[in-house]
Amino acid sequence: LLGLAGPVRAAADTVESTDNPAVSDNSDDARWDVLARLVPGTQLRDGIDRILRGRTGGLIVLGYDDRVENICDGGFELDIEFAPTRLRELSKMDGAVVLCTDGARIVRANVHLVPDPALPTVESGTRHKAAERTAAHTGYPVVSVSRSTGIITVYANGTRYLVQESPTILTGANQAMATLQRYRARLDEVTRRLSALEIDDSATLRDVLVVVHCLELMRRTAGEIDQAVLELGVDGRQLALQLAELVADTENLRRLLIRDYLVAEQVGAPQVDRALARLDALAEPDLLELADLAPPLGYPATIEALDTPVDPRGYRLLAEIPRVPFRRVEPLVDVFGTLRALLDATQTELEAVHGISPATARRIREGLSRLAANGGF
Ligand code: 3AT
Ligand code: 3AT
Ligand code: MN
Repeated sequence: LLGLAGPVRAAADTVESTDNPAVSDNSDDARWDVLARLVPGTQLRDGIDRILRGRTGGLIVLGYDDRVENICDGGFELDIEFAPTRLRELSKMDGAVVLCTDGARIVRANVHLVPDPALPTVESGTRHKAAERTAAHTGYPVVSVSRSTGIITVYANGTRYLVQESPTILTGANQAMATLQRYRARLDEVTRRLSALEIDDSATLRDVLVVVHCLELMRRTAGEIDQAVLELGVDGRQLALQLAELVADTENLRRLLIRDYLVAEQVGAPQVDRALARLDALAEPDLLELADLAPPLGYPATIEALDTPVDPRGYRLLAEIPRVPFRRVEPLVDVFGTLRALLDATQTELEAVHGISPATARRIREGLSRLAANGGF
């Protein structure tokens, strides 16, 4: 998640402009390519909803070429522009409706599909058997709308996807959202705590990993919601806004934590990306022990290591100082090395850093003093 494409990904990463090393799951992408064609808000979905309400059932082939033509028996050759109402009317007849490959036209209707009967199928009804075999035979997705159960199924990629109705998806997504809200509250709490400990020079690896763990939990949950947002199409707008708000700064926070704590000579984008990829590769976060999160940061996965005192470089807290652009933060950390050294630096010492103007140095000095006084922002 964020193996996410969409609103969440767009909201992420304002600090650094490196490409997000989102691990793309091919099977997920293939699934999405299919489902995207019939999310709410699309003409096709509108037509399918009409078929559902009409209770006629339907069988729709989403592509037309010679291979499809060869298994079409009878029916009418139409070649008319696609319209939801037309799809519904034509589905009152027996047989299948065939759309051209981009879905913009209805090519045939009332077609009896005769795919290779040797192709395996797990279905028992003739409509669903024909749908599954036609998808396998032609390589095009095939949608079936069951007359008896109202279930919408898409056969594609050698598997079948259930197309759930928005209220069903929303129920699950709202539960995930409630969970995400709890994680968010916890994240804010443990992050504040870490700031105070950093300033007090008493943070341990455990305090850092508690924040990392919380971020991982949020990321996975946000991933589930993001998936729902995709499948909800126009019905998911509200959910997308809520999600974007809750995860707004979390991707930055992950990167900043890694830049602060990764055991490495350099903590540029490649090192950060590698650490993030290692975090991504971990098992389900709710099954994780805190120590399991240590290796991506360069520490051993032992209980003892959790008590290691740690010294942040200072990226995260400096990034929070108002009106100091992040590109000014980097040279400062390069020179001073740790938050501790930065907190101890005078304005003159800060000004001596290349690229830091007196005004910026003053803002940073004031920001750091405010931090020290308040134990965080
Ligand atoms: P009706 O007049 O509607 O009864 P029809 O010729 O219009 O007959 P349908 O396409 O409506 O036929 O199909 C009705 C059912 O007939 C659906 C399926 O359970 C059964 N059926 C159709 N073709 C076959 C087949 N090749 N083998 C077994 N059952 C079939
Ligand atoms: P329902 O869940 O009842 O809608 P089913 O898989 O049980 O689907 P049926 O045998 O009841 O399927 O057939 C329902 C209709 O499906 C009948 C016919 O209009 C269409 N159908 C079935 N087989 C084919 C086929 N090979 N090509 C085109 N249309 C078909
Ligand atoms: Mn049936």
